[in-house]
Amino acid sequence: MINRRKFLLNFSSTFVLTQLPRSAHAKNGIIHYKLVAEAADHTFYPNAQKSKLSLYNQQCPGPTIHALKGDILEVDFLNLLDEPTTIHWHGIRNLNDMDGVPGLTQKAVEPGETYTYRFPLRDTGLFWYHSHAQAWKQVAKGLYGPLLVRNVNDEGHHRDVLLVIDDWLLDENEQLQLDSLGSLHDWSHGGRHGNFFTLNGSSNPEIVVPTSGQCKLRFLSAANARIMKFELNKKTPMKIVAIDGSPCAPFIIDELTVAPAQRYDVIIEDSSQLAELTEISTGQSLMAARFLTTKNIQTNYNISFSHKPWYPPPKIAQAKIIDIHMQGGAMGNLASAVFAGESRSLRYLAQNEAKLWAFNGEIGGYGLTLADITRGDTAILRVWNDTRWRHAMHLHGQHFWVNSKEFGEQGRQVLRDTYLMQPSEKADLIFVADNPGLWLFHCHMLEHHASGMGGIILVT
Ligand SMILES: [Cu+2]
Repeated sequence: MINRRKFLLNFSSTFVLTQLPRSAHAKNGIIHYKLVAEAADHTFYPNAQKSKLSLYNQQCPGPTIHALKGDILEVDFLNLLDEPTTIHWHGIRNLNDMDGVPGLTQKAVEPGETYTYRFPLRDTGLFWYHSHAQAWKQVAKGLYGPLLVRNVNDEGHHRDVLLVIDDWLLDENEQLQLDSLGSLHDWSHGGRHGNFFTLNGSSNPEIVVPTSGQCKLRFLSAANARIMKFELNKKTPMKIVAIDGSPCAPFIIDELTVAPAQRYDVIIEDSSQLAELTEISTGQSLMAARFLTTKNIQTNYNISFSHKPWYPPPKIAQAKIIDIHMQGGAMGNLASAVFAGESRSLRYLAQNEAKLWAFNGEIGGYGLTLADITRGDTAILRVWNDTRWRHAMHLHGQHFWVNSKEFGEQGRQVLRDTYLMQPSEKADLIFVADNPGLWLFHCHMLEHHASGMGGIILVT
């Protein structure tokens, strides 16, 4: 087994006002990082007891990977956990064999083994990386981190404030409630919800922002299942300028809902007005962070940002339509489903296989091919959430256009990689299938995915 100390480099864990324009390790456009997954202690607030987590490089969240668009990211990964794992690069239009889905795109990285991920970064924006092996357990223990890709001419990044949010389930000694992992009740309802909220790995931290002028808050949710909602001060307007990494036509909101795995960049017009961030999804106001201004940042700066998404919506006249009927879960209408080639009652599947959700009458898994698309064709995933639950539907390997109802009933065309669907909602997820490979389409409520809500989109 490789010694961790030899393997590990030191990383800056700067979460506020990201300063690293480019890693010192960048050479010939190749940006190099090392990640080690291992058991690690972490304290969630000053003088707290040490919580036993699983982390990358002993950091919570894992180190922020900084790169420029066009770079090739090379990550030497070492698994020092006592179980297999992989890393998925969420939101990246990746090479299929670098996508990090064990049993589908690669063999799992066994304890003590190394694996090198190496792939080009085609888009700017906020992405993230996380375990994709028993993710419902490993992500809950802390195996995730941010990946920030900038343009070389991005002058305003010193006003970026990264806010990585998470929802932990802890006992009274601040240890993970491991007994609750795998609870069928959670899996059949809204997933495993926590009782302890953190921002950048801390409970109610102080976040440094510029003294005045604009700043950009960059939200990323690493929660397993909880859909969170935020308010600034008493409803200070927030201008959304990027969704899941991609720039968008700006629009103003006063409450920001962030589903698991989603990202939002939000511009605040006057950072001197920032006082507190509160989480309001439960109907109670929970303090998430307090803001502190810093004198080191030039004032009255206007951040320039693109209004243009990475690429425009495709023409859909010739699109291939793929119907995906989502069923199952508690209080649902699914009586039976096909699993391993046999039709079984949902009761049997729940009790014997921990399977609870189906696509088109079949329990999902890596053996369920939802679509076989010719490379270059335009595809529409016509998804019907015929369940009583919300689901954050994520497509690997490409982004999709959707007439989103997340910002109001009137709908808004957005490009994203994870879409929060309401119960009974029908949505078309539209994309050009230009990335060959086996791509997972699944719910990012990680317990839902584990219990059947995932299938394969094959692009050949
Ligand atoms: Cu779900």
